[in-house]
Amino acid sequence: MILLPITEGMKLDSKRSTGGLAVLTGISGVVGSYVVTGLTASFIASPIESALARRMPGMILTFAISTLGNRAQWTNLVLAISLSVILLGGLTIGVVLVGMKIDGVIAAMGLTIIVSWTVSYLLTEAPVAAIGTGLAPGLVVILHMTVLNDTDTEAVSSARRRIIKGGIATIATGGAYTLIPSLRFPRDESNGDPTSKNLTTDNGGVETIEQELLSVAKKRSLEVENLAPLVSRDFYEVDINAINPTVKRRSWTLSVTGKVGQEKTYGFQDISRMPSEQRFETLRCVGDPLNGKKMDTALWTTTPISELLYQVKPTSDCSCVVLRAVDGYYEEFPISALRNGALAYRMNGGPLPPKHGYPVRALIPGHWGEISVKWLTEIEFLRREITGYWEKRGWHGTGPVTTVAKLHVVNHLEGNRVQIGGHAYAGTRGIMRVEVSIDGGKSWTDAQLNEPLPGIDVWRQWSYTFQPRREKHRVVVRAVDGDGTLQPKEPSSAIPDGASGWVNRMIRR
Ligand SMILES: Nc1nc2c(c(=O)[nH]1)N[C@H]1C(S)=C(S)[C@@H](COP(=O)(O)O)O[C@H]1N2
Ligand SMILES: [Mo]
Repeated sequence: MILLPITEGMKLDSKRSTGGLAVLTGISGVVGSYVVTGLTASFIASPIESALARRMPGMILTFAISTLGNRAQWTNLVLAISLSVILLGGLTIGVVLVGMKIDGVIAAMGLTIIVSWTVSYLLTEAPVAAIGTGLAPGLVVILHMTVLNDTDTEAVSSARRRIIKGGIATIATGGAYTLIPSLRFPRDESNGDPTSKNLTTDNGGVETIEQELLSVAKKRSLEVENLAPLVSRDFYEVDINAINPTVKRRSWTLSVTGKVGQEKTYGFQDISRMPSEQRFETLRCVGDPLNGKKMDTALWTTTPISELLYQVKPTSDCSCVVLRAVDGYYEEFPISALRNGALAYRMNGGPLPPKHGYPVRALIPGHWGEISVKWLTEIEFLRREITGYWEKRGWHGTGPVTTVAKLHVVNHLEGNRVQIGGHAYAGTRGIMRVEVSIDGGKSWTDAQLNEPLPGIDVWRQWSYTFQPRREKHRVVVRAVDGDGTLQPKEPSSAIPDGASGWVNRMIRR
């Protein structure tokens, strides 16, 4: 029986009831943890998920990324949650049996709480957040053994009742936590971190400069309905983990190590007090499909990496460097790319958001987004080349971006005119021209471009309006980069070198 009568011998006397209690305690432990932490690093499944992300064999991950895209990490998360349920459930069964032997229900509950809390704490290193993981299974154990004591003799209906009662117990536990919002941890570290406030005083006028630049970007945007602005409202996100690491500004450090004249470690204030530089910069993921949307632009407040290089004096035998991060992510690339890189700690007029690498991320102009490492902790100058996270998994994403012109907007205007538009990007080469064909590539006309944003690595908006003469038009778009090079026509898939080719689309009148 799953529900143990206190008055009798009180033991778990059937296999099925033991299994049921295990499932319920396991689930309630994970739910309890989630309710307190949300999807943060303190959530019990988080370290398991990140271990999975680090160890996932290349072939499986590449397959998952190309078929599932961003959802690949969510399969890891589901797996991690299941493992957490099994772990907690399995442990509590043993613990309940021991507790019953020692001293009965209260001991069983107490031990359950202690063991679940300990497991959660050991995994997440978050003692307070682990309270959620401990209390919920404890409550389930006591509810099972007392309040929901089963006296029904009819096996089938009692089994069903047990499941219903167990479910209610679990939901009630979750609900109880939810009603105590003070238990919840701030999900947005940059809002909850007190050290994130006193920045502007140190950096005199940073916010004013940011606001001026953002209004420049607004003025230079083309007025085309539905066209995403020059500074993205919803910046894409690509992470190896479904759950972002939580990093505090106070304890964050950046070490510069390896083949350097002098190794050095910097705190957040060391970085943010160096001369700052505001940059508009576009990022595009090497996994972005040809006409995809993993390409965005922001205004970043940064410390140029050259400031640090000047201090540490790197000497590398392979002219290569690796950037490492809190989440176990790392990417290796040539030092030449690092030289005009920057350490970004503010984005679009506010602190760098947690999902974009709080408190500090790298920004490497002109290259695929993957080497712009978020939650940056170490810059190591190497003796010999190593293979980065994505390159181990079959991608070639450490080099410069390809040229692309996207077609995202089709507006039907008055007078039967059709307006089309999008963004074009060629990294540090810049965009000189975007050409449009409405006859499948036979003839070409220049599109209108926005006045470029200041910056060495920014996209441009384009738009073109025409009067359709047929029912359907095969529209093709192509970009010419700042060197005068026309982008290659042949389409290629994102993996391994990044998608390229001319975007085309059938447009109806
Ligand atoms: N630490 C860390 N840095 C990272 C990643 C990551 O998973 N972990 N993803 C990389 C990839 S593949 C890209 S395209 C960019 C995306 O940056 P965003 O999420 O801010 O858009 O971050 C890069 N930096
Ligand atoms: Mo990426």
